[in-house]
Amino acid sequence: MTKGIGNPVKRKEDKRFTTGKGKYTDDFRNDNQAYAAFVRSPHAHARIKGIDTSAAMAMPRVIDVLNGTQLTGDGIGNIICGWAITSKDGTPMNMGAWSALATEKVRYVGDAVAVVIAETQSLARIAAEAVKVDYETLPVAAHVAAAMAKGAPQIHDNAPANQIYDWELGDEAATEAGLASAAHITTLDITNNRLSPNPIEPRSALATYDDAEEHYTLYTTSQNPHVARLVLSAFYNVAPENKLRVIAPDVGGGFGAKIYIYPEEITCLWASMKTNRSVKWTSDRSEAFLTDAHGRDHVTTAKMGFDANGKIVGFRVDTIANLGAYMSLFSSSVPTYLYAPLLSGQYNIDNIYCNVKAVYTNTTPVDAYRGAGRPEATFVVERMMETAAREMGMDPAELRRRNFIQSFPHQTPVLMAYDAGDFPKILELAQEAADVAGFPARKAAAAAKGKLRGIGYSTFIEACGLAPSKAAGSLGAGVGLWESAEVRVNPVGSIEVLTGSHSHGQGHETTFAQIVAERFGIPIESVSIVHGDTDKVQFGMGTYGSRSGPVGMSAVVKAMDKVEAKVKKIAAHALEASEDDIIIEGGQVKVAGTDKAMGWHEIGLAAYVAHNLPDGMEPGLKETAFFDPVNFSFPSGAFICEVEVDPDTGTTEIVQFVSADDFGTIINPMIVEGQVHGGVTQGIGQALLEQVIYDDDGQLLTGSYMDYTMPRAADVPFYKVQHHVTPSPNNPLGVKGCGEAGAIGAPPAVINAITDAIGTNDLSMPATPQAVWRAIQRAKMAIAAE
Ligand code: MCN
Repeated sequence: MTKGIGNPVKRKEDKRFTTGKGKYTDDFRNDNQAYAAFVRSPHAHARIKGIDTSAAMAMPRVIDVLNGTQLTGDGIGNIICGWAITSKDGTPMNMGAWSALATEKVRYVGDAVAVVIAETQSLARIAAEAVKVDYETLPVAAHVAAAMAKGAPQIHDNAPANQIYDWELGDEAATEAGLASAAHITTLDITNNRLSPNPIEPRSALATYDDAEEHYTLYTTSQNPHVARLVLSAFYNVAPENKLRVIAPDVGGGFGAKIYIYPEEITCLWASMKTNRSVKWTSDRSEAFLTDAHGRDHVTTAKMGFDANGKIVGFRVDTIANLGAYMSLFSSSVPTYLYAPLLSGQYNIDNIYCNVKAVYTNTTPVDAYRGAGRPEATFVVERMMETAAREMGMDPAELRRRNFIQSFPHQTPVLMAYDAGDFPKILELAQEAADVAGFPARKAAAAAKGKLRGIGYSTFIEACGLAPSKAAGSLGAGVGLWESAEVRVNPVGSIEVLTGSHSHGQGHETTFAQIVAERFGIPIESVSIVHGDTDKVQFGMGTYGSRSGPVGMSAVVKAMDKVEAKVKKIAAHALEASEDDIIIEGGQVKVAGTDKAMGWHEIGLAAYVAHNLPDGMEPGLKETAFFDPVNFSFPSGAFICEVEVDPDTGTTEIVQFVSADDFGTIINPMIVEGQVHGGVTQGIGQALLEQVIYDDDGQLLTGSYMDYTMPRAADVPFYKVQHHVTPSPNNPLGVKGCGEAGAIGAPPAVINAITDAIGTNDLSMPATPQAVWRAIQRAKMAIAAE
């Protein structure tokens, strides 16, 4: 059985993952391996007056203690942000210098100042404690309000008032005119809470310098090893690209946090050359909370105007985005081009304007986290729709329906050209599955037992499949966002696919094999997927932005097209038929309408034995392709969440969560459902539980799982997942990405449900029991005061 497209094939990779046989970065070790421990700043903002390494150097089995002056002295470049944003006044963004080891100043708690290399991990850590750094502490701006206040401490000299950029999209005058004409305006202040990504496997790096070959090898927890190699070579001057091999082996989750090239990998590579040892660093959970790029952290004021029929006539969004102490690799694009172009949601809106001010604070850098910009946009749009419906006394589903885009393609006023979708149908599917008609009875039953029951919607769209290279380039991206693939048919007919996509939990070894098995009619067991190694795969842009389906698989399809063309030529020649009559079916290459056929394995053999190939044909059977999408893909969905709130404690129970999604053609429904479960759970985590909190001194108060609450099984319901398919017209399989949709759509559905239950909109995320209880009390006091 081929187990091709549409088949819920069990994941090939799970055997090794579930039996402890996965090979993660920390599982690799070399004979001459040493360990790195970083000396990190305990202060959020301070000047480095001196570093005394003598006590640490004197400790047994300490190999070296290295600092930022040595690192920059060796020509290691500053860490870059790869997406240039231009402010509305035409000035470029203010990118502050970020050295892998700080030299003059530290700017957040956890900023690396020096590194100890020792024979064991524990000795390295003990010696790191013995490094004495003389700090002159400076005033701290830990939150955007403090960073933007008059006289705020200056975090980077080249960023006056700590502003990175002041950017806009859309037509401000037209939007203001639309709002001025409105019969009703809804205004909301919205906070999108800062999150920590929390992959199960913490970040890790094992760097080896071979002085005989002048060659480096880096095993690392990366979502994009080729991009890592490119940046390490071209910008950080670690080594020329041909002298650096980056391997991202099994990676235990990333959620965005493993896209970036952090100080630790750079330092390990450099230290391996300095010490001539293999240098390994593996983050512990405390370091992960301090140094893995955080996500979200927006403060927004939004205004949405409606005419008398509930049609949106203007939508204005003003957002302040906290990017932390330094600009991480993609950070600048998240609150701009991954955010504002999604503010049209599923709605036909003529006038949208968005202004985003990005600021530095003395906190961990903020970058893409599952959804990256799109959850923030969706939260704003869907909170506005629900709130507006309540204010206008309308059914929230009906208000959405009145504004749905009904025909495609659709050009929004904020850059995006939606290609396909069926929003009313998806909403209908979700409403049926959620038994919306039965909600009043369920609400009454809940009230009878003293509970407040509420229902909340989120009808969302996202843009994934990053990205058409030309469009990305014109908007400031430093790289193209195509993908590559090589399809190698072996002499025995088995197939190896080399892909630039990287799997770190998404099941590519299964789904990529499914499309190949389907195409050539061979068993899925005969197909192997190779990825994550710059010495094996020529180049690739990696995995983020739910791009592996729409972009990575499309490159595989293009390479398979070329293989198929050659197979047909070989078969036509061998079977003495016309190429046009050759079909590939059921593991055979046949002449249509005859009994003439060759087995798939015979074609492979013929290609490599090369005794009977058409004149001039090269032997062998392997083809390469690059796929550059012409547009994003636009997954959409309708989520309906139902909650019961205990008014005495503020505790929320999610009693039902329904999703109806459109991911285009579905390759593996089981994997897609798993992706929805994971994404929705992360969205529920954001809505109910998770928040990174700093005090005013920039100390991280949520630096462990005792303080940062991840969702557990008991916090989430059994999900009801359904699909409606409108294939994407912009890639050969019609696929739309599914990896982020859950995290994008879920938070507003949950908050809309809770605010419906408690009867007040004055509630911010996360809706912890305390936050909900306080919202209930505020609402009671407001009523009493009237
Ligand atoms: N798929 C499918 N049919 C579709 C769309 C996708 O069968 N119509 C399959 C794909 O073939 C792939 C999986 O579903 O096996 C996810 O595909 P896609 O939506 O293209 O997303 P990516 O593979 O590019 O993964 C990235 C995405 C993102 S951006 C984050 S963040 C995220 C996510 O995936 N991080 C994850 N899911 C994750 N899942 C795990 N376990 N771990 C992470 O770190």
